[in-house]
Amino acid sequence: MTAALHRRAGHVLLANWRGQSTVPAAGLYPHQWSWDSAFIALGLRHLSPLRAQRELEALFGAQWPDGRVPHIVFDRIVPAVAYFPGPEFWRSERETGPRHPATSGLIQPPVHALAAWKTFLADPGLARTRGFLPRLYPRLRAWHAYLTGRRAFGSRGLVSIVHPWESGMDNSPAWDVPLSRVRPVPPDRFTRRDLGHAREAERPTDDDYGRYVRLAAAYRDHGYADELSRHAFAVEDPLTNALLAASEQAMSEIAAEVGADPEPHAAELERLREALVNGLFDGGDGVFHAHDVHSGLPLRSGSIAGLTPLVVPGLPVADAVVKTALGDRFRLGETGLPPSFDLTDPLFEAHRYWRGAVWFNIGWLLWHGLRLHGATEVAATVRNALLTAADNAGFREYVDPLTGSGHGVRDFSWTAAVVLDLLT
Ligand code: 9WN
Repeated sequence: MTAALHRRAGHVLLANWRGQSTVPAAGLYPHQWSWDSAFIALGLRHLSPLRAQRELEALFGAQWPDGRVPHIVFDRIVPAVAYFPGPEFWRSERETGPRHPATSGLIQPPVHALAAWKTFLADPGLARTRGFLPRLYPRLRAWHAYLTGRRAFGSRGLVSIVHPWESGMDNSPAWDVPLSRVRPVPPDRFTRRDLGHAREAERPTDDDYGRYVRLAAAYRDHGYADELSRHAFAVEDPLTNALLAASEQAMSEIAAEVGADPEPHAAELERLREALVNGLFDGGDGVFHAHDVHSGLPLRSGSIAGLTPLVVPGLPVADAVVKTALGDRFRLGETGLPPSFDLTDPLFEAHRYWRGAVWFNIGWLLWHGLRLHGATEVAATVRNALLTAADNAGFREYVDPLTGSGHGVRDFSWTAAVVLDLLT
């Protein structure tokens, strides 16, 4: 199976390559997405280190002057009707000027420095010849500075996201409470394009979309200003903050490689790790919970995001989190497939997007985090389960955590990329 699976995963990534970067999936997602590209680079580096470098360079080529890395970079040759909301909705040119690539104004979880460092390691000679890290390092620094400077709304030293799309886990039940305060835009005021490519029962609802549109339009209409009072939704998310901390570890390595001082990055990792544990860890539940900046309350939920701080080196509560991963709520030791939401919670839905289905990028993060903290046996179970599920389901976007049946679109890029990395 290994050689054939490797070959098929490679074909998926080659077919989804668009000359500068890779689309998450033909049809449903016809542009470049931020955290997708980072995961794609992790896999692509085993096929073509050059393309993996270019993938990240294309994304950072669309970075805004304020340092934000947009969650979508639009391909100008793709017709406007292909994806909603497209460039005409975001109007990024008002902020970045007409010569800049058209983008969204939101962000996604900051896994990029980790991907950049691993991409470098795949072929250091090529990377050095091309000046890959010396060019990327200042951009990565500006990206992290945007997050810790402009998005530190609370006084707790953590980064906030201002839209569910920024979490990468769009319709996670973790966002139900803060979203209930947002009045949905009526569905006849916009046209969803996703339903032309995927089953309605497996996607966010019209009400979800109505709220996403309301929040994004408000951000746009205030010139994408990062003022807390302007945002109806402001949440300190464990995944975003954990990936930033893990990326700071990678930044230390990158800094040493380019002749810069690694020390500030090591200090930043330490600071974020402490802020995460003090601010978001719930010892009783054995997981991290997001924090609602407006209400000042924790958003207690069974989101798998609460286990992802395992990617943070030196996490002092790693044993408790591994115990939760192995318990009834996630059953990682038995199935090896991490559900995106607590299996025992009445809100769990096996096939609806981020309300229960298994996603391969999260599987990769947990595999990586489990190994980092010495849980090598569980990590091996996760690895084998992800490979089998991707193989059986045709590199689907997500799978049922209990049966492994495939859902969402086929030939999804980060599913293939994760397979390539796990096989190598
Ligand atoms: C909105 C591209 C992206 C992923 C997200 C996933 C989904 C977009 C959508 O697809 O979100 O950004 O249209 O539903 O939730 O994690 O990056 O693959």
